[in-house]
Amino acid sequence: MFWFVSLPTLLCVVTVSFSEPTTCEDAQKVCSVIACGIPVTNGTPGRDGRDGAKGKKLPTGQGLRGLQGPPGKLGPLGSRGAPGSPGVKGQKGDRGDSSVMETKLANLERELRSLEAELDRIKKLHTFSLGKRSGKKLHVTNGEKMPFSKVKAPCAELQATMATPKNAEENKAIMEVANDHAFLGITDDMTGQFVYVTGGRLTYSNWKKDEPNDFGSGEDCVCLQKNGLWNDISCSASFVAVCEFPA
Ligand code: MAN
Ligand code: CA
Repeated sequence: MFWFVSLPTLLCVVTVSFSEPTTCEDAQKVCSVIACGIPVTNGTPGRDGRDGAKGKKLPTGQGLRGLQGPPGKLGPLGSRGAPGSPGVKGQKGDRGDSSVMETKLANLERELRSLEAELDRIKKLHTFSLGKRSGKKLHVTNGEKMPFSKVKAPCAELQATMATPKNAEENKAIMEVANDHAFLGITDDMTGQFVYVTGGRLTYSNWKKDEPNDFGSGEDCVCLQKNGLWNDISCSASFVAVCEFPA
């Protein structure tokens, strides 16, 4: 079957279709073939279109940066830093109470004088008990026997030295205090010449006959015998330790 459409009717429809948007009623005024009716609701959506063309792959590293991750675990403790520079000097303090300080000083001075007096009494008592006359050296012993190398320390603790008789009187005093064979503070272990442990060559000696003889493998120390005579002897032998305080 053929549809015959007159040319004026075709022109009318085409003109209305391509002209500015207008109402259906307005279009009817121009073109009588257009029928106006009740407006209808939209139809159901059409089917999905076909898949688009595959996207272009971007070069590595040009993608978008991801979100920042959570903070990491606490690291190990670092080594101690260098000391800081000194702080600024503080302000000068208040003046002390001079009267309090003077009282304290006076008390200390009084205490010192009392201690000095007591020490003086003790020294005199000690001297008297030893039968020592003033102006003479003081010799003391604890009666212990020990090798030469051990004698120096207990004497030094008393701020004394090893006994070193410089004359017959001192030699006798040491002999009496020791009351046994005793080491003297004399040795020839350094030079082969007998010297005082406090330094200096001998100025007095009381050697026994035929001594010193450096017997056996050598004798570098000196023993004051009970009779007051001297014998050179091995330093590793043990004799009474006698200490000496100056006159
Ligand atoms: C004898 C003597 C001494 C020596 C002693 C060592 O008495 O020869 O000279 O010092 O022996 O024990
Ligand atoms: Ca000897």
